[in-house]
Order: sequence, then structure tokens, then C-alpha cells
Amino acid sequence: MATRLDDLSFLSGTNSEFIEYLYARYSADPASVDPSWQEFFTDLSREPEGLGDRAAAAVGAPGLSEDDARAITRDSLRVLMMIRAYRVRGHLIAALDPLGLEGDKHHPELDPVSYGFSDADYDRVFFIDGVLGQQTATLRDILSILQQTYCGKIGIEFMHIQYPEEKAWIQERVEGTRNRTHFAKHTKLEILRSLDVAEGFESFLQVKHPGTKRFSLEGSESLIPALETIIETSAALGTEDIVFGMPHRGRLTVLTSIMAKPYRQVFAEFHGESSNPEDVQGSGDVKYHLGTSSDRELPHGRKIHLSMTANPSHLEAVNPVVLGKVRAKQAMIGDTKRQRVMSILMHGDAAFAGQGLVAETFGLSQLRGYRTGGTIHVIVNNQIGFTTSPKHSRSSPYPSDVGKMVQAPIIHVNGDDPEAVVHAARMAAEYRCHFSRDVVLDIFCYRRYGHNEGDEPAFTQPLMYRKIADHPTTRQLYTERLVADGVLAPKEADQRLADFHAELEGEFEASKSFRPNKADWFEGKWQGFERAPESERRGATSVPMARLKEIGLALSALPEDFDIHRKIARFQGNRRKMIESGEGLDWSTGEAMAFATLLGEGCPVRLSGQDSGRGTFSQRHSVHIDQTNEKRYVPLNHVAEDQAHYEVIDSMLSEAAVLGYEYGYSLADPDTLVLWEGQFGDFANGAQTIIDQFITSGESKWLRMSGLVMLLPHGYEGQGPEHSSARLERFLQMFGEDNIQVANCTTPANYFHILRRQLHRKFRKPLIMMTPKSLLRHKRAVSRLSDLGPGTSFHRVLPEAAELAAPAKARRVVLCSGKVYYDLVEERERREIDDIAILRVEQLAPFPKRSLATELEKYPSADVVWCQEEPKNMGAWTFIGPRIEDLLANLDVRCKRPTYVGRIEAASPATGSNKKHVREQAKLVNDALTV
Ligand SMILES: Cc1ncc(C[n+]2csc(CCOP(=O)(O)OP(=O)(O)O)c2C)c(N)n1
Ligand SMILES: [Mg+2]
Repeated sequence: MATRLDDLSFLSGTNSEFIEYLYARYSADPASVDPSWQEFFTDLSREPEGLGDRAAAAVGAPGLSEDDARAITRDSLRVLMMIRAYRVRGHLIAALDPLGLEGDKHHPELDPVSYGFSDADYDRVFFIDGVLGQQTATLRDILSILQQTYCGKIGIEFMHIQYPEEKAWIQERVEGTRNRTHFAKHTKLEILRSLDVAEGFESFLQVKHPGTKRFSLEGSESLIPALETIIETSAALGTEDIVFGMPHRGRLTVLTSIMAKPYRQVFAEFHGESSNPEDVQGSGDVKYHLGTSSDRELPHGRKIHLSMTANPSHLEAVNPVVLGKVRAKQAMIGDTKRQRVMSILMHGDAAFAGQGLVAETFGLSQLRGYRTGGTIHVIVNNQIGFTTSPKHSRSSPYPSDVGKMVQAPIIHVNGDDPEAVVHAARMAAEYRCHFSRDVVLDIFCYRRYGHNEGDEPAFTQPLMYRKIADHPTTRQLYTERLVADGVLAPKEADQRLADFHAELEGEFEASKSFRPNKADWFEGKWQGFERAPESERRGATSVPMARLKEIGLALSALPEDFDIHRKIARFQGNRRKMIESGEGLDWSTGEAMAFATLLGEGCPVRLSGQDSGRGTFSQRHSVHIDQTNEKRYVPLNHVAEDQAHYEVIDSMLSEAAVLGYEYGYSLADPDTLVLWEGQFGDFANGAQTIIDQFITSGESKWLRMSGLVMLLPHGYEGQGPEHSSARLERFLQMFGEDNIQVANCTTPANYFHILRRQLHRKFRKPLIMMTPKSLLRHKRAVSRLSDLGPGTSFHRVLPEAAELAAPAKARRVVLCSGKVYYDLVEERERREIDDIAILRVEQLAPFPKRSLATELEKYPSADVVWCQEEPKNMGAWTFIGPRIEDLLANLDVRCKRPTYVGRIEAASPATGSNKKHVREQAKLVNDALTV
């Protein structure tokens, strides 16, 4: 039976027998023990000398009897087992908590007694074969080295990493330095300066605005030297741009001291000045959610761009957004090694342990379409979440355990030892740069006051807060240390703080007359953009015919020697026919033509979603797979010379993280068409936080635009409750102040134009597209190539397509949106009705008032029906009903109020029975045309 080397829990007391037992088995048959044990024993018994001989020689007793040599071997094995236990679990007894709340720590696997040693063995010399840099050492020395290395103010978890190179790198660094720090005087003073600034700013705010919410950093000021170190180390290793994401805790201090946001501006925000330069723009947000950016000059003349991403109060929701921004920035500057732009994410301990988005974001970290070269995660582990203690808020020992899912090294550090923090932060930054992987820095600290400045923490944690009340600040402790070490005179320390206070007083005075600069949302890559105008929003989306043909043919071509699947060959052949004949373009060809033409114009397209390469409905076939060798061929990357890149990604099976990521991407790069696609539309509700807090409200809160497209399959086709509805009603309910566009198109041409329109205007707006399923192959849902050509554009409302007998006398106008249109038209034909007009509302929001008015006025004597497939409490009705009524009130028509036709109010979006579905569908079509 193989046994895991890491798991020593069964060793206590009997470990020596156990090792002997294993060793005996190994000697009889090496394969009978676990490979890790094989490696272990092989290492120890390298030829030509066996371990016993070498050990005996090393401890100065060559030529011992076989029994004695065996005893020495056993001793060495036990010591080596113990050393390994310290590497794995030393952090469990490290001095991490500044408050020392856990009391004495003991772990049996770290106790020599468990390995059969007693006090009498402490001064005996053991052979350890070069481990810890020693051939031999006394047990006392070995323990001292181990405790210094693994159980001091830094506790490191790295033995879970399965990559030998990474593990060795960390082990060498940690054991090589024994985690001791040796800083020059000027570095020590810089560390102190960071603490002065952090403590000084927070206490200044407390004096000037007592009780105002600021989520102070007090108790975790070491975050500031940690960030400074990460920035400096990363910059020295080639980073030019860092994107930050962080929660409320200490944000104001980070914004000012790290991001160089002017103190006067923050003070002005406290006085109640609008955070937005022009009050008329946007709703604004509370000060501890705002972002900022700056260029900082570092020692040695290096420059680095820093940007803090604005975020909502939903903890951890900003994580994927930050990563998406980083990826976009890397793409824009051609940073293929992913070293020039990086991300730092800060977290609270409770949120990091509790929020699923943390795990989802880790999940993205090594994926081809999403990797960003590693994120440095910093946990401000103040050992509390609002009023909840860790033991009630997580099932794992540390908040950081989730990081192990991607084998991130986890460095725990005591926040009251700023030098250890700096040392740990440097190692984290170097690791990320070296291995391009995520790393977690877990700063153990405390929260000096309540959750916010109005909260009383003693209601819930009286003992902890009594301890905190008597606990000196990190700055005080470090000052005392520097004074004791002769680095600083006591007076100097006071003077430094006084100088900083004087600086803040000056800023405070200046804040009274502070007027913010112009809004910064149209800078950098966004230069030349503007707020969306009221009208003229169509954009020039048509493409010359010759270009369409050329691109379309390239799109339907295949490379030579490509072993293509029979059905894909037919798919390509059909597409070719569509382009050659200019007739019968289907949905997926409309989409491919939109992408291809944009690519040809130099605009990259990034489509990420659930099985998006092929397409959930086997409709897209963006990527062809050679049937012999599985090589990929992406036709969209072969449509024109000098074209931009098309990236299509089958995403991780997450909604929130992936959608957040794509939103972030769209924030950084307005010139890429960024699309996220759900498998079925309703799955988007797993990303509701991203939709609510970023996509629909981000522009208003933070003056940041996004041209993100969400593709959400929607339509009632008898596939049951979840696969029918993308919950159109939710998006429409969230529409306000021109924040998003919601559309449900019925023709490939209109889809082509609405996608192209995303990049052919001087502003960006998220587009929520209800996309079809049955219409993907519907014989009527086709367009001509010329519908994409000169003179064409997107139509928010599609007029009656048939010839009616006498429009002015039509008795009814049926308004609808999406797939039900084709059901209605087919039934109207079957019944040979010629006095009912059917109009399609292709864009629901912003409501197309003018185009709809133009169409409705053609039918002055008709009554008006809104027909939808969805139940009455869902779909567009509650949004569109009142709007149509308002419109009719101002038109010269008979009907003044639309009538509802559709499914009755329901709890579940659709029936699970196909038969029932067909019956319901027939009824609503019949009602629309008769009742
Ligand atoms: C998703 C979410 N749920 C609840 C809250 C309310 N809330 C704000 S801060 C906080 C405690 C967070 O604790 P922690 O992550 O440890 O950060 P700390 O405040 O201790 O720095 C809670 C529950 C929130 N902001 N976001
Ligand atoms: Mg906390």
C-alpha cells in the first residue's frame, strides 16, 4: 500500500517503526512504496556508499557494527522526516498574529518527541546529508534553523506545489536566507516613512472628520510598505504598468500614498464636493469606491503607470475586471511574455475566504485565453469580517487556502514586523515575475477600530478589542526598534510625523478651494471619444460589395492539406455559395461577416464564452479542427492582409468571472469588439453582480465606457424553463439614462450591422443581444449580401415586409420582437390575412420612439397589439407597454393603448412539456391574429 509522504499524522509515537517498516519494504522492492518515498530512500542510499556508511563516517564513527550503522541511519531518517514536516507545516506554529490571540501553539508533527527524540538527544550530532546546507548538526541546531526559517514572522506554504522547479526556488530562497532580513538604513527609513504616512493620514482624517466612514487601514498599515515593495521590485524586473483592484479597507490611504491621488482632492471629497469633476455627469460614487491612475517615478529613474480600478461594494467582484484590463493592455502593447503589465489584487480575509469569485478568478489564471502572467494577491488579514470572527466565517485554517487550487505559494506574514512584510512582499513579486503565476501574500494584522468609524467592535469581540486597545501601533513598534538599533533618534521619529502632519494641514487648507480637473474618461486610448449624442447614433456600418465578396470568399476557403470533417466541408461550401450568389446568408454568416469586416478594418475581435468556438448550437464553427492531427484553423484569421486578430475562446465554465473579465477588457480597449456569450441566456444570472454593478451602472458611477456585447440565446422553443429565456425583462428593467442597449434581432443583416455599430461610433455602450436558436437555421431568417452593402444600416424597427391590401385601412398592427415574428408571419400567410401588419422591434432599449412612430403612423385605423412569447410578467411587456402608450398618445392614430398578447403570468419562464409549449405558442399566435 502506498502512503503519502506529506501526511505524517499517523506517525506520532510509532514513527520510527513506521519508517523502518517502509524502509524494509523499500529494500525488498522499491516499487512497493509510494514514488515519493522511493525518491526519498534512493537519495539517502546513493551508491557507492550506503547511507549508514556515510552517516557513520560523518558523525565520526567509521567502521561501526551493522547494528550501530542501522541505528544511525534510522536517526538520520527521523531527523529528515522532521525537517520535511517543518517545510510542510512550520507555518502552523509561526509567530504570525500581532495580537497573539491563539496562545501557545503546538503541533505534534513539529515536535521532536513525535520522531522518537527526547531531551537527551538535543546535543547529539545527526547526519543530514547537506539538507539545510549542513552535512551534520545537533538536533538543537537543526531545530533552531527550522524555527528561524519556517516559524518566525513569516510562515510559508509551498510544499503543495507540484512543480519541482518552483518548489526548489522557494525552498532555496527561504532556507538560504532563513527568512532573516538585512536592510540598509535608507530602506529601513523608507519603510518607516510608509508607516508614518499610513498612520498619519488615517489619524488626521479621524481628527478632521471623526466618525465619517473611511474604512481605516489602522492595524494593517504594513500594507503600504508591502505595496511599495511589490511595485519597486516588479518595476526593477520589467513591469511598466500595474492595475490594482482593492476593497474598501485602507483604500483612501492606498489612493493617496501609493497612487498619488492628491490629498487635497480626498479632503475635498470629505467636505462633500462631488467626486466627479462635472456634476452633471453621472451619479458618482462614494469616495472609497473610486478609481484613479497616475505615473509614478521610482528610484533609479524608472517610471511606472499605476491604475486603481473603480469598484462597487460587492467584495471581490472587481477581481476579474482587473485581470481583463491587464490582458487588454498586454495585447495593445504586444506584451506577449505578460511581464510589462501586471495586476495586484487586495482582499479582506473574510471576503477572500467567502466569495466564490475569488476561486473563479484563480481558475482563469492559467488559461490560454485569460492568463495575464500571474497576479499578486495581498490579503489584509485583520482576523475579522465586519462582526464575524474567522472561526465562523470559514472552514479552512487560513483565508488564503483557496489559492492552493492553482498551487499558488502562500506567504503568511506578521504585519507588526514591517521588515518581514517587505521581505515577504519582495519574494512574492520575484516569484510572480519568475514563474508568471499567482502568489498570495497574507498579512496577519488587526482592525484597530470597528468595521467603519461609526461602529462599536466591543459589542461582538470584547476580548480582542481589549487587547487591541493596549496594543501599540505598527509604526510605534517599528520606531522603537529603529531607535533601539540606533538607526534613528527618538526626536527624529517625532519630527518626521510632525512634518507629515504639517504637510497634511497645508493640503487640508488647499482642499477648501479645490476644484477638480476635467473628467478623465476620454484620455489615453479613449482620446477622441465623446458622450453618446441624443440622435445620429446609427454609425456607418455598410461595406462595399466588392469587399464583402472578397472577405466572404476568404472566410469560406480552407487551407490545403487540411483534413476537414465532412460536415464542416459542407458548411464551408454552403457559406461559399451564399457569398457567391449573394442570397440566403444565414445568421452565423452574418456574424462571421461582421467580425471579418471589422478585422479587415484593423479592429480585433475577442469572443469568449461557453463553447463559443464551435457554438452551442453547432452553428458558428469559428475553429476548424484537422481530423488527423487536431490542428486548429481559424478562417477569421485569414480574411485580409494586415487584418487584426480574432480570438475565440471556449471559456472556463463560469459566468461571473468570465463576464467580469470581458467587461474589464472592454474598459481598457475601445477598439476591440469584445463579446461574451452564454450557453443559454439565463446562465447570465450567475453573473448578475457584474451586470448590475459594472455593465449597467459603471458609466454613470465612474465615467467609464464599455462597448461589451453579451450574446444570450433566447427564444421559446419547447426546451423547458431554463433554456427558453435569457430574462430579457431584467435587462429592460435595468435600462435607464441611456446606459445599455438591448436588442433582439431577426435578420442576419441587422445582426451584422448592430455588431459593427459597436465600433463605428464615437462612444461605447454595452449591448445586450438576445440571440436566436431556431432562427440559426430558419429558412426565412436569411439576408442578402447586398443587405450588408452600400446604403444599408441597422434598423431599430423593421417595417412590414409584405404587401398589405390597404395599409391605411389595416385593422391591426402586431408589434413583436425576436423569433415569434416568424411564427406570426407564417400563420398570417397560412390564413391569407392581408389587413394585419406585423412590425418588429429589433432594438428594445433605448426605445426606438421615432422609427416606431414613423411605422405606426402608416396604420392610423389599426388597433395595436404587443405580442410576445414570454409570460406576461416577463419579456418586454412591462417595459414596452407604457412606452408604446406614451407614443400612441402623441400620434395621429385611432388606437391609444396597446393590447397584450402572450403567455399568462407565470412563476417559471416556460413549461417543461413540449406539447404544452406547442399549445401555448399556437394560442398566442392565434390571439395576435384574431382576438
Ligand atoms: C458581496 C458582499 N457581501 C457583503 C458585503 C458587506 N460587507 C462589507 S465589508 C464586510 C466585511 C468584510 O470583511 P473582510 O473581507 O475581512 O474585510 P475587512 O473589512 O475586515 O477589511 C461585509 C460583510 C459586501 N460589501 N459585499
Ligand atoms: Mg477582515
